[in-house]
Amino acid sequence: VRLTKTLFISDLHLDPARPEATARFHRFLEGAVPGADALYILGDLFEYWVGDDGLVLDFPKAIAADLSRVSRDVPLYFMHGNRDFLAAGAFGAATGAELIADPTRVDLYGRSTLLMHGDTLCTDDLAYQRFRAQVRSPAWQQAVLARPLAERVAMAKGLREESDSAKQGKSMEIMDVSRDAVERAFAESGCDVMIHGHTHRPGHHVYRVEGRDRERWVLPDWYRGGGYLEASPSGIRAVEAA
Ligand code: LP5
Ligand code: MN
Repeated sequence: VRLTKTLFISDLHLDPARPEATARFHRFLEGAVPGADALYILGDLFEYWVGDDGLVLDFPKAIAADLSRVSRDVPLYFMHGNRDFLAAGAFGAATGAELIADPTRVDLYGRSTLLMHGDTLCTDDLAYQRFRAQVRSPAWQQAVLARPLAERVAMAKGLREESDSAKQGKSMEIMDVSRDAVERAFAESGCDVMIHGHTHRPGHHVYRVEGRDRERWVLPDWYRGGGYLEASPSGIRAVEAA
């Protein structure tokens, strides 16, 4: 059965250290996803992704197998987050997900919608944007992917610590999206709706840009609770994870 709904999730930060989040994810895949028109994962599905050769490890392998079962019946799309930007072709093949660019425009039951992870909107966080430019450069990625898997896992853990200590010195405003960046994204894309994650500040915001009301929906993270957005012909609603 088709239920005429499209689902969006992000920021699950799945990790073997947090089995409750993985359990919620499984309940979501079994409860909410069957029959959906599509499932979009808008980044940070994993706590970190060190390269597709990590698929030999039990945890990523099991999550990929779960997703491949989903994608047999429901079209599955995956966008990079700031934790799993190294997911590539082998991840797509193992999960059946189509990797989509950040940003991507989709028609959501007649409403033009801009999908993003959300980190590119945090333009006041200059230290992060410099870091991002470096780790998204093909040269950096090639050099890093040439290192042994175990070394990359250690690097990812080191970067996580660096990130957590860097964030101590940043204000909440700096780590949120900037209004300018949001308005620019609406104006440049012409979209009426935007859906993103990353900030872990779930919400629904309305902006007036170039004479039209636009809606920005922010997805929740799954560290403690979690949830998803459900779009249907009658609009978008936020649903808590079971
Ligand atoms: O992720 P989160 O929520 O903590 O904070 C983000 C920004 N931080 C990041 C960094 C990631 O957390 C690090 C993990 C990436 C894993 C990828 C693995 C692949 C690479 C491993 C090799 C294969 O994205 C944070 C933002 C915050 O969101 C809010 O938007 O503020 O930005 C930062 O903290 C960046 C710092 O400001 C600057 C970067 C310091 C790094 C210094 C490098 C030192 C080298 C360490 C040795 C390995
Ligand atoms: Mn993120």
